[in-house]
Amino acid sequence: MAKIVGLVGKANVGKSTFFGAATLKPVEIAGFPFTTTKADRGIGYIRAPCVCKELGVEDDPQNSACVDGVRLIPVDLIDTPGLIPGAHQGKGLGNQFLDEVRRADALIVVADASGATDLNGQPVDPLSNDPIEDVKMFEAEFDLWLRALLKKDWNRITRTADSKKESIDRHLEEKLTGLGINRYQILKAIQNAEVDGFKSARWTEEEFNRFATSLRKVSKPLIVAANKADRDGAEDNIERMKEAGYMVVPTCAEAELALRRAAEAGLVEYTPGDSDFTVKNPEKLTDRQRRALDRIKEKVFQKWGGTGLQDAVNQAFFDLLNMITVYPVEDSEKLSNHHGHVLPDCFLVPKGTTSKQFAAVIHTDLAESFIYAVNARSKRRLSDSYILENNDIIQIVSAKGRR
Ligand SMILES: Nc1nc2c(ncn2[C@@H]2O[C@H](COP(=O)(O)OP(=O)(O)O)[C@@H](O)[C@H]2O)c(=O)[nH]1
Ligand SMILES: [Mg+2]
Repeated sequence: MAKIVGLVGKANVGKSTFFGAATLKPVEIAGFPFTTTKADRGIGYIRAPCVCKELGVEDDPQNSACVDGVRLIPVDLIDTPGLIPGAHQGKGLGNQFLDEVRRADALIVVADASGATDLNGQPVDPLSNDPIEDVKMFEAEFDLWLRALLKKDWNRITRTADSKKESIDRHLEEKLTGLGINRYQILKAIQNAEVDGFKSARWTEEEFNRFATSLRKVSKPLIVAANKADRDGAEDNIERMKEAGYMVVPTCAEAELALRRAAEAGLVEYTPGDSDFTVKNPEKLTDRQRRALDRIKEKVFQKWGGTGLQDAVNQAFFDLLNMITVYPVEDSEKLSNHHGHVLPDCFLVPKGTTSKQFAAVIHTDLAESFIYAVNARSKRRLSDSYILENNDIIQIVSAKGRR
């Protein structure tokens, strides 16, 4: 199933700006069919070097796009309502928030690196709020909510497991599927929390809490988008957030949105994730536009080497969710599908995916009648248990074929 990344955080940090920018179709792929469909759920893009360059072929992408050797692969993103302290008790849009978050496989916690909003999302003097607290508030609210959820029928579940001398994981599985949490993740959380799954009925409050926190970390891993990095003083905050142990990407969502719009209007040349942009026709710009673009150059590109938005999305999928890119082809000689489209598709799959599992991602029929796979680079045959590598180009040979 396609993975989903959620944007979370308190109000006024720039979540919607981030979401709006990330889901605005890059201008280079205007004809590309995928676009945002709902207000809070949209298609963003992963940026990865396309294998067409290495192979020296002209590709003809179908499920993704290729811009000068850069593959843009669609991915699912969701925006969520602002979180406020007390959300786990239903404060603000707490319930709605947590309802959205359960659909996400990984999270980008957007924080205000400029420290100019308090925990309730109200504007305050720059640098007066500590953005580390933005992240801690999210973690605390999620943990409290998850604990309350686990506590419901905890006694019954643990007693059942205990009486059968079984580990808690299989008894929690059903309860947690609705949160997008699977058995493997429950086991991992038990391991990380260093608690005994067979003795859940006798866990102390402290052990229970540790388990809940581990479960959050395993099932909803997060990175921090230290947003508003263009504002003065953000650098120190960003350093401190890194020192606190978070995976942090400095971002400027506002600049990314401005650039994608400027690109759409034909004013600049810019592909999301580029470390620079060029003004196409300086004489066409109004004074205001010129000043805005100059400011973005100085405060964002010269300082940070880009808006960081694409890095944040990439890291969420590649580093948190451990995805790799794989290119399926039907003809390993021509590197094409049966319509002749060269390197038509690029899929994101979790590391550890086998060639047979990959066949199922393409089409269930293909997995059912799987015979073998072919590495299109080496033309070597691969068994059903071959573990895919990043940028593999794979042909699946099946008894039925696809046509
Ligand atoms: N300086 C600066 N302002 C930003 C940035 N991103 C968003 N903002 C501003 O922050 C405010 C809140 O943004 P919004 O996306 O609505 O926040 P949300 O409540 O978290 O969804 C708006 O005025 C944005 O223009 C940024 O990167 N830099
Ligand atoms: Mg918003």
